[in-house]
Amino acid sequence: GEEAVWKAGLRDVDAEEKTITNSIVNHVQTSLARQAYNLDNLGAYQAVALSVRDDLIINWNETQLTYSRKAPKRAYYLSLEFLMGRSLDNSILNLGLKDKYAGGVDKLGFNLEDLLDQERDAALGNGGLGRLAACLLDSSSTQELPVWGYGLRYKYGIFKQLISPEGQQLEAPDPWLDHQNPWELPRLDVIYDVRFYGEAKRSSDGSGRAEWSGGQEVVAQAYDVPIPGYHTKNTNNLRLWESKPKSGFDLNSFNAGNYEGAIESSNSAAAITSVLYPNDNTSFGKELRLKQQYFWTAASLADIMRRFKNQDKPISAFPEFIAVQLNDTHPTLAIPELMRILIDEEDQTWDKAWDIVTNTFFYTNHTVLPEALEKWPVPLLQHVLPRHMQIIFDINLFFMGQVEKKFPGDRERLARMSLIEEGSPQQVRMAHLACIGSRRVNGVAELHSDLVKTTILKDFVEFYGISRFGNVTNGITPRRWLDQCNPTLSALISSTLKIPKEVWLKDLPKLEGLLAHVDDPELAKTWAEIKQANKERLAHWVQVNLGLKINTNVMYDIQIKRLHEYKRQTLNILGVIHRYLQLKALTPEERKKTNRKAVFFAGKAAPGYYIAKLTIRLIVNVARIINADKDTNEFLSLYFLPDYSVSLAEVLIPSSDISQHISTAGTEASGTSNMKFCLNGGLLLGTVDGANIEIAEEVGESNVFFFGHLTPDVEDLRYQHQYHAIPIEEKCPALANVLNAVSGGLFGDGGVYEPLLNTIRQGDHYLLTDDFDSYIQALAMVDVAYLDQKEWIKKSIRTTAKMGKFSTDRAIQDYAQEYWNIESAKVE
Ligand code: 26Q
Repeated sequence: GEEAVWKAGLRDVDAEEKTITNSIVNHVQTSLARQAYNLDNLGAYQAVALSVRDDLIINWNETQLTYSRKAPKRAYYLSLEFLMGRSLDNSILNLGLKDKYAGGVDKLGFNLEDLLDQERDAALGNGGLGRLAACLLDSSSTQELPVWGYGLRYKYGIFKQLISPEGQQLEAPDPWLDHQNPWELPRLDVIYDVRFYGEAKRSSDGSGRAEWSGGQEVVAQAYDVPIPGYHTKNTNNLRLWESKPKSGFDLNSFNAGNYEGAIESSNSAAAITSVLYPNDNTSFGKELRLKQQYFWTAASLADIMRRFKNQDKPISAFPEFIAVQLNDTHPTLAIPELMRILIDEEDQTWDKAWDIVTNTFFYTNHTVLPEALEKWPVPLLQHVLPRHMQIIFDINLFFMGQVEKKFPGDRERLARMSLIEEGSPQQVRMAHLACIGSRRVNGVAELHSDLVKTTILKDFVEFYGISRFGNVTNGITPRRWLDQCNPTLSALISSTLKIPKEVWLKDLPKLEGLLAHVDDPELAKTWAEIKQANKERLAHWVQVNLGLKINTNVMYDIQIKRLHEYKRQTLNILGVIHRYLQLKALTPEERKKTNRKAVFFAGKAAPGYYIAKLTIRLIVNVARIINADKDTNEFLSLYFLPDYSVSLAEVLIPSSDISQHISTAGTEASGTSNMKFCLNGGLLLGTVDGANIEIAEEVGESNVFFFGHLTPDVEDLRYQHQYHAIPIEEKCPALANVLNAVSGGLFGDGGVYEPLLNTIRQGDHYLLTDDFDSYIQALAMVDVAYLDQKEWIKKSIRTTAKMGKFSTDRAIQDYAQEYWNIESAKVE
C-alpha cells in the first residue's frame, strides 16, 4: 500500500492534466454539443461528470470481466432505498484524480468546488436505512468484494421540504432526473416481464406446481450505476429498475378506440417506479407499495437467475454461488418468488426448493418498533400476487407442523409464530417470513440485536437456536464522511499520523495513532482552527441559502435526522425553551458567564405524520422569538434548516461541537449520524441506545455525555404512566413550566401545539417526563465542559481517534465472512 502511494506521486502530472482537459473539452463539444467559450457552471459540471464517467465505465467493464472470469460467489444487496447523494466529488476522490481535475478545471477557467455544487443529490431514500446501503456499496468496492446492489429507479426521490412562514412543512416533488443523470447507464437490452393479478391454478399432477396467468404484465428495464472503490479498479454495480408498459401501450384498447384506457394502463405501469414512499419507520398497506416491492424483487431475481444459468451449474449449487441480503423486510417477497421460480419453472420439489431458498437469503432487521413491522393484508396479497399467497400459506403449513412437533400442544406459541396474524382481515407478518426463509438474521447494533432476539423474534430463537441470530454493527464510509466532507481535518490526520490518507482511510483503526498526540499543543491549535473554519463554512452556507447571519464564535449543537416521536426532537426543543427561560431570568452580568451556543435542527417529517410536523412548527416559531430577543440572542440562537439532505449533512457534520442522539432507550436500532459526528471530532450527547453504546465503549464514557433511563426500565415506566400517572407539575416541574410557556402563547398561538403537548401530558409513550431532568443536567455538564476549551479539544481528538470500528469496511467484511461466505476478487 504505502509504497504504491509514493510511486503514484512520480506519475507525469502535467500529461494527466492535459488528458483531462482534452476529455472535458471534447465532451463539451460532442456530448453536450456546446461551445467551450460560453459555457455556464452547469454545462461545465456536466462535461466534467461525463469525463469522469468514461473512467468509471472502463473500470466497471474490467470489474465485470474479472467477476465473470473468476466466477466467485457473489452477494446481492436488495434495498428499496439507496441514498447516494452527489457522485462527482466522491468519484474523483476514489479515483485519486481530485487534484488533477481541480487543476484541469482551473485551466479551463472554472472553479471545481463551484462545479461540484451544481450536482443534484440522488435522494432515493428516506434516512438511515438508505444511507447505510450507499455506504455499504462504497465499502464493497473498496474491499474488492463481488457485491451488486439492486433497487428502484424512482423518478421522484424523497420530497423537497419547504417551510411556510407559519412553520408548516410543505412538500414539493423532487424531479432529480430533469437535468439528465450522467451516473447511470441505461440497459435497453436488460429487460424482464413482471406479472401482477391474474389467476394461479395448482396442477393436478401432484407435483406441487402451479400455473400463474392473466392479469397485468409490466416491463422492468435496468439502469446501471457504477460504484467506484477507493484507490482500486474494482467498480461494483448498482442496478436500478424502471417500470415500463409492456408494448408502448395496450394496442388492443387503442385499436378498439379506447385511447384513454390505453394510456391509462400504460400510466399504471409507469406509476410503479414513479415515487419513493416517504415513510420512515412506519408501515402501511398500500397496493402501489406492494407492487413496487414485487416488481423489484421479481426483476432482481430473474436477473440473478439468468446470470447463474450462464454458468452451467446444477440448480442445487445456487447457494454456493449466490447470497442475497434483504435490507429490512421490504424485499421479503423474494422468498416466495424464488420458491415460485424453482417449483413452477425449474421443476424442483418443494423440499429441494426450500433448501435452496433458506441457504440463499439473509435478513437484516432495522427496527423493533411495532408500528414499523411490515404486515400485508391477505386479501390484498391474494389479489395482486395469487401464486405467492398460495406459497406463503404452504410455507406456513410446513412451518407450523415443525413447531408443533418441537413444542407439542403449545397453541399459543403456534399463534405467536404463525406467518399469518389472525384478525379481519388476516395479515402476513413479513418479519416472520424473512426470518424463517433466511440462513441468518442480524440486527444493526449490539443492543438492537439483543432486543431482536429477546422481543420480536424470541420464539424463533427458541425454535432455531441462537446461532441463526447475529449482530453486524452499522458503519459509515470514512471516504465521504471524513475525507470528502472535511478535507482539512483529513490532511491534518495524515500529517499527524505520518501515514498517507490512502492507507488509513482503508484501515480506519489506524486513527488510534492520534492518541499519542493528544497533548501536543500544536495539534490542538490546528484541530480547533479547523473546527472554527468548518463553522464558518456552515455559516456561509446559511447566509447564501437562507439569508441569515450566524455567529461563529459559539458552541454548535446539532440534531439532524428524520422527525419522529421516538427520536425526541421534542425533548430537544423543550430543552431549548427551558434554557431561554433561564437566560431571561438572569441579570446581564450573570448571562455573560454562561456558555453561548447556536442550536441547529434539520430533518423531514413524513407528509402524513401530524405530530412530527407540529414539532417542526414549534421549532420554527421558537426560533423566531428567541432569535429576535435582544436580551438573549447573543447567548442562544436557534435554526431549523429546511430540506435536509446528504449534501447538507456534509456541511453540517464537520461544524458540530456537540450533536444529539436522544431517542428513548431501546428505540433507535443503531443510528449512523452519531458515528459521522464523532469521526469529525464532534462530541456526543445521547441516551444509552443503539450504537451510542458502542461509541461510548470505544471512546470511553468520560468523553460522551449520557443521560436518561435505560432500556430495561422502559416497560415499567410506561406501565406507571398508564396506571399510576403522577401529575406533571409534581413529577417534573421544570418541564411543566416549559409546557405552560408554550400553551400560554409565548411562541404564538399556544392552542396550535396542544395535540403535541398532550402526547407528553397523556401517556407520554416516549418518556419525556421521565428523562427531562436528567437531560437538562447533561446539557449543563456539556456547558461546563465546553468552558474548558483545552480539555474539550482533547476529548474531540480522542473521539476521532477511537472511531476505527465504525467504518463500513469492517461492517461489509462482517457480512462477507460471517454471513455470505464470499471472498474478494481484485481487478488487476
Ligand atoms: C415500510 C413499509 C411501507 C412504507 C415504508 C416502509 C419503511 C421505509 C423506510 C420502513 C422503514 C424505513 C426506514 C427505516 C430506517 O431508516 N431505519 C434505520 O436504519 C438505520 C440503519 O440500520 C438505523 O441506523 C436506524 O436506527 C434505523 O431507524
